Amino acid sequence: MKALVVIPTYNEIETLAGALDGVRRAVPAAHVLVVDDNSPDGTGRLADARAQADYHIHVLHRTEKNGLGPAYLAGFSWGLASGYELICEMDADGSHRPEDLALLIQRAEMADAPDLVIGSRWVSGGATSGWDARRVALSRGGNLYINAMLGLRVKDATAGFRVYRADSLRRLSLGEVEALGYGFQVNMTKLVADGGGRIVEMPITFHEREAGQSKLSGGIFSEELALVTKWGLAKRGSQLADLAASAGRSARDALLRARTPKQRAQKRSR
Ligand SMILES: Nc1nc2c(ncn2[C@@H]2O[C@H](COP(=O)(O)OP(=O)(O)O)[C@@H](O)[C@H]2O)c(=O)[nH]1
Ligand SMILES: [Mg+2]
Repeated sequence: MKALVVIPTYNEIETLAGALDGVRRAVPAAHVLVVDDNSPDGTGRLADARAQADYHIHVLHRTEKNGLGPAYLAGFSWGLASGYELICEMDADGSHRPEDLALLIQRAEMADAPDLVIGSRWVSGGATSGWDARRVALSRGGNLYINAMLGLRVKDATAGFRVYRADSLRRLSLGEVEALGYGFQVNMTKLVADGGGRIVEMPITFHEREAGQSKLSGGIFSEELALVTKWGLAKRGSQLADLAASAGRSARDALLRARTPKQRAQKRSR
């Protein structure tokens, strides 16, 4: 299937070339779209040079950095308009292994046609390398909270290494995505699950970035936490409303059954 690998970048001059080489080697038929938010370090120019030399590489330049979510959504629209059948997400910083990408794509192409394949750190066989206990606890704890609040039944809902089936992506209301930062991955997982989409997880090994700086900030983390809490409470609220409505229906049915034939006739003639 025609696959597009979307790689968002902000100041990834040290690692982007390695990521591009890796993808071109591991999945030679796939195309790559670098979505650069006007990186001051010249990442966008590097991407342009690579695109000039290789027709498999494309670049989308955006004028300002406004988060991972909007960058990915712009990349998705570009990919959907260009007719790709699979749309992948991958980081530029060496955290995602290109050989794992090849496996995720193969899984997406299998006959059962999953809507979303997630490269998961937290299924059996998945791993992280270079993470201390605190970072592991943050990711595992975050995923436990997400599951408790949203019941997504996904072990790694925050993972940013994924393959979407383009047709499935097209059916989602992408305009409803609220999260700008890392909550974007959870937001997308929730959209697919809410739409009845099928999600499968495949084990990957996540490597801590080799160079450059993480964009994960306290602000991005609190946005994710606040959104997950909001979505979880909204879900609880609608479950309660459904429960109340069904209790109301049962009470009404019981009442109707309890009426005598005479009462029923009176009610009908009213
Ligand atoms: N275009 C764009 N890319 C971003 C933005 N924030 C993060 N990225 C990219 O998204 C990927 C993951 O970000 P990273 O900082 O490595 O997150 P971490 O792995 O959780 O530390 C990297 O390729 C970043 O360059 C953004 O605002 N705009
Ligand atoms: Mg990273």
